[in-house]
Amino acid sequence: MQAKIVLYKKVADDVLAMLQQDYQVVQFDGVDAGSRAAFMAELQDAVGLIGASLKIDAEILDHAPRLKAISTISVGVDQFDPADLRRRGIVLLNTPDVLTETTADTGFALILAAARRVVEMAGYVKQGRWTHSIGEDCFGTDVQGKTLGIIGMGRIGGAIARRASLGFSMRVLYNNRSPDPAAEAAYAARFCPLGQLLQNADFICITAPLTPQTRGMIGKAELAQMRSSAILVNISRGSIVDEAALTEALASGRLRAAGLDVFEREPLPADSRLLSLPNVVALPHIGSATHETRKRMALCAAQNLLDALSGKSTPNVANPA
Ligand code: 8YV
Repeated sequence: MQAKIVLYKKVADDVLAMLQQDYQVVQFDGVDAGSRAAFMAELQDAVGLIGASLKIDAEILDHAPRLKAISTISVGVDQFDPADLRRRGIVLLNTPDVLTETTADTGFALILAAARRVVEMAGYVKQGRWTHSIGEDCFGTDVQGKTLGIIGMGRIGGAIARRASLGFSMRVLYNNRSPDPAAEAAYAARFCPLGQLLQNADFICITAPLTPQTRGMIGKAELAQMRSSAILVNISRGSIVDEAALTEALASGRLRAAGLDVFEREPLPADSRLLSLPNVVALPHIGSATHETRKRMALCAAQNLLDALSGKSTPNVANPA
């Protein structure tokens, strides 16, 4: 009898075949209130779990007494309690590196789209409002040569810094748990206390992971420190920002614009006030969402799980002892 893996996100056939070589695989194309009981029932004798976009809480784990490894098809691990998993003897694996460049591209797409009002101006043309040569009311703001403040100089933050410094001649400030000499040498990035970064940046890009320390770190006070001409971009997690305070700052003109790929609640409710603001570019969490990268992530996550279950070492352990 083959040991069991539960898969809770749809993956390509070749990725599924990798898992099925040595394991019985029970698949769920996402888990919701209607399938949660069946999902937990299947976990009773599962040794491995792989998927994404579901909070793996204590109730689920209490239904998985034989679980040895969880492999998330994501770099973010805020859907888990890594320390609790370690206490339960469950190793947590994630997919850093494979999505770094694609997610950084999304971040820079938002910087450019918000600065040059791309979505708003595309609507202007599509709505037939382009009836004469444009004037100042259609102008955006420059990106090249401006100052970018990066909150979280990890893999994705570093890739954003490279684009900014080498591609757009931007001055790069950053705030991080610790200084990053490599980024400072390669991109002339300068470490700043958060307040100094917020006060001096034309663009602020959030790439820090969501942790108990970063939850709510950009609140009303932090927004008030930003220049009124500043643009905030968030490609990490919505809960790092006080979304109500951000909405108020954008609506009142105390902040020029925002480019957001993540939100406190996802999907973002269609009646969210953010969607009524012309100075907001809102995307449906497409950070890593290209065919190529999502395939690489699924392959990486499957290999992570197989390695962990067979006792092989893997560099992608997100809850090391
Ligand atoms: C997606 C992400 O949420 O990797 C992450 O942490 O936020 C995104 O890549 C993830 O791929 C789940 O679909």
